[in-house]
Amino acid sequence: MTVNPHDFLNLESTLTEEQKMVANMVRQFVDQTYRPYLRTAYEQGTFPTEIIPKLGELGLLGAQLKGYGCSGLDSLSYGLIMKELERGDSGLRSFASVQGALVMYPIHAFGSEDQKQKWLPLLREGKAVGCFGLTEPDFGSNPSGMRTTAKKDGSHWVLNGSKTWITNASVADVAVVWAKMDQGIRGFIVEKGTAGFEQKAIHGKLSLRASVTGSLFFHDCRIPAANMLPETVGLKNALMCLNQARYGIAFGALGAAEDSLQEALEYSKNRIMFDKPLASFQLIQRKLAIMSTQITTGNLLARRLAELKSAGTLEPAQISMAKQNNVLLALEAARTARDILGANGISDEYRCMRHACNLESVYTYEGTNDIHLLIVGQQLTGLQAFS
Ligand code: TGC
Ligand code: FAD
Repeated sequence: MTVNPHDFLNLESTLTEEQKMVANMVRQFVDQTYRPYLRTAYEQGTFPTEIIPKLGELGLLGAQLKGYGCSGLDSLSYGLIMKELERGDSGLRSFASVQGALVMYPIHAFGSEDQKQKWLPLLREGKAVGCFGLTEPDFGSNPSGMRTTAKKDGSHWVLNGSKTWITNASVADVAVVWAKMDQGIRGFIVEKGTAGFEQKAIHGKLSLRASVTGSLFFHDCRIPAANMLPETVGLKNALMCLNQARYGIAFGALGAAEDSLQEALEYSKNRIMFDKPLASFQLIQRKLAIMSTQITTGNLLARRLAELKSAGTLEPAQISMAKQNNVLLALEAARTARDILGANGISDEYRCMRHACNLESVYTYEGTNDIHLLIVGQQLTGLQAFS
C-alpha cells in the first residue's frame, strides 16, 4: 500500500523538518499530557488549568507572534499547531486561539509598548489567562450594533454594558473588550478585580464542555486612560483579530475530522457484523471514502491559506471560505464516524461524539457558517446581503 490512509496526498512530505517537528511535538503533548485530563474535564465542564503552563513552556501561546519571547513561527507551523490541538479537543484549540489570536494579537498589533511589555510575556507563559469580549446578548453576528460604551472621565475610561458567550470569561486575568465611544468602537484592556467589572460562568453547555465560557458585566467600570489599545480605530480592528482566529480554526477543525476518520477506520476494521468486518461493506467504504476526500480537500484549502498568509496577501473572504468549509466537513466527518460506531459511538469511551458536539460550537463561533457564506457571497457578487 503506497497511500497513507491518514494523509492521502502525502502532504506531510511537503513540510520542512521544523514544521514536522512542531506538529509531532504538539501531537505528543496532546496524547501524553492533555488526554489524561480530558474525560474528567469534559464530564465536569471545565478546562484543565494544570496544562496551561505547559502550553506556555512549549511556546504554543501566541506562537505566530514575533518578539516579547513569542515563538515567531511561520503561518503553516501555526496552523499545524491548531490542528494538532484540536485533534485532542476543540476546547484545547479554543484556549490557544483565544489567548494567542484574540488577546495577545490585539495587544501586539494595536497596543502601546507598556501594554505589550506588561502583558505579552505573562500571556505567552500562561501565567495570565485572557479573554476577548465582542459578542453581546443582543449582538452576535452583528457586533457593530454593540451597546457597551466607554466614556472618558478625566484620566479614566468608564465602561458600561455586558458581553456574553465569552471563552474564559470567568477565569480570565485580563479581558480585551470592545466598546463604543463617540468616535466609534475601540479596544480596551480590563483587568480582573477592577471595581465594576464582573465575570460569570455560563453552565449547562452540551458542547465544548472542556472549555470555560461566560459573561462579562461592566457597571461604571473605571479603567485608566492608558488601558485603551491606542492603535484601534474601529470595529475593523476586532475583525482583524477574528481573521487570525478563523485562520487557526480552518486548520484546527481538520484535526477533529482526522481523529474522527482514524477512529472510524480502526473501529470498522475490527467490528464484525454479518460475519465480516464493517469496513468490508460497500456502504461503509463509501462513507469512509467521502470523509477522506473531504478531509483531503480541506487540508489543501488550509495549505493554500498558509501560503497566502505567508505572502501577506490573504484576504478575509478567503479565510471565510476555509473556516466554513472545514468546520462543516469536520462536523460531517464526526457525525459519520459516530454513525459507523453504532451505539458505541455515543459513548464517551470513544472520541467522535465529543468532536461532533464540540464542532456545533465551532460552527457558530468566530462567525456562523451562514455569515461566512454571506462574506463569500458578497465577494462573488459585490452585493452585501447581511442586512
Ligand atoms: P463592515 O461594514 O463590513 O466592516 C466594518 C469595517 O471592517 C472592515 N472589515 C474587516 N477588516 C478586517 N478583517 C475583516 N474580516 C473585516 N471585515 C470587514 C471593513 O472593510 C470596514 O472597514 P472600514 O475601513 O470601511 O471601516 O462591518 P459590518 O458591521 O457590516 O459586519 C460585517 C460582518 C457581519 C461580516 C462582521 O460583523 C462579522 O464578521 N460578524 C460575525 C461576528 C463574529 O464573528 N463574532 C466572533 C466573536 S469572537 C468569537 O466567537 C470567539 S470564539 C472563541 C474560541 O475560539 O473559543
Ligand atoms: P445570531 O447572530 O443570533 O445568529 C443566529 C442564527 O441566525 C445563526 O444561524 C446565524 O447564522 C443566523 N443569522 C444571523 N444573521 C443572519 C443574516 N444576516 N442572514 C442570515 N442568517 C443570519 N464571542 C466573543 O466575543 N468572544 C468569545 O470568546 C466567544 N466565545 C464563544 C464560545 C462559544 C462556546 C460560543 C458558542 C460562542 C462564543 N462567542 C464568543 C460568541 C459567538 O461569536 C457568537 O455566538 C456568534 O458570533 C453568533 O452570534 P449569536 O450566537 O448571537 O447568533
